[in-house]
Amino acid sequence: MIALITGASSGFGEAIARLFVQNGHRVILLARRESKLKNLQNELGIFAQTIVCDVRDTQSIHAKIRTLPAEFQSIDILINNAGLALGLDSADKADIHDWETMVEVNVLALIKLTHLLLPQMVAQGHGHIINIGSIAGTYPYPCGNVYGATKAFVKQFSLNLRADLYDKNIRVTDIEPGLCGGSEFSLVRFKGDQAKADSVYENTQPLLPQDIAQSVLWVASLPSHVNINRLEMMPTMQAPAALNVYKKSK
Ligand code: NDP
Ligand code: 8X3
Repeated sequence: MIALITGASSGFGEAIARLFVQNGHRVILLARRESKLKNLQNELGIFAQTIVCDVRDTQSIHAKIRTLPAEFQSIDILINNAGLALGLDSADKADIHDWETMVEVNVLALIKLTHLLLPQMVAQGHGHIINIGSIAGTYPYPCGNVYGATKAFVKQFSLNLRADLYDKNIRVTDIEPGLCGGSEFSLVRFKGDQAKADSVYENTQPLLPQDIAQSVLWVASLPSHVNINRLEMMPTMQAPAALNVYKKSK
């Protein structure tokens, strides 16, 4: 199988790429940071190709896919993993540009890349779109505002894709992880503040990128008549929060 993995320069994407190659698949690694992609490509050898690109630039991605060696052209699996949270501020204090960037990357880029690759999957008679959503798309939390909303979009888009594709032998899965360490997610969210990023995982045992990679490989490796629609996963020490009631002070 050939898998196009967006956001392959770190975290989940990097772990997914390694595990897919270990299991006999070929991977196309997409992200903006060339040196990170090239290091991973060197490690994975002939089983990997790279597309150095902003995931929002669908036209360039289209052009670059066409320049790949023939044996990487027929993409079987699209793993829409590139994404980010920016800031953790109350809606009234959040930066509108952060909101726009999250919508552009987590929503717009994801639907445009899906739209670009779907016709080829339909023509070849099989395919699998694996979206990386989040528990934030189901459970609201304070200051999760637009990030959670983008992941709710990813969840519903995945389910609606199922409605259009169930008779075309194309599978669609939304993987919805909870707290996961070992990636740059919190460093990006807190804009390079390493101490703040580290504090998110302090005294916890979060999921790891390898755990997410195992789930992605599992849903992709099931017999083709089996579709996992949604896979929600959390570390054992995390649970959906209780409802909060604000009590005014007397
Ligand atoms: P990382 O920050 O480690 O990885 C994000 C990846 O996305 C990087 O490879 C980055 O590459 C890429 N990316 C970001 N913006 C762009 C862009 N404009 N164009 C191309 N690539 C881009 O985080 P994770 O691995 O943790 O996150 C992966 C996905 O998992 C995200 O969608 C995230 O929302 C989701 N998620 C994360 C959870 C967590 O707790 N970590 C839990 C649930 C979901 P580069 O900067 O080189 O372009
Ligand atoms: C990332 C997990 O809980 O920080 O999607 O939103 S969380």
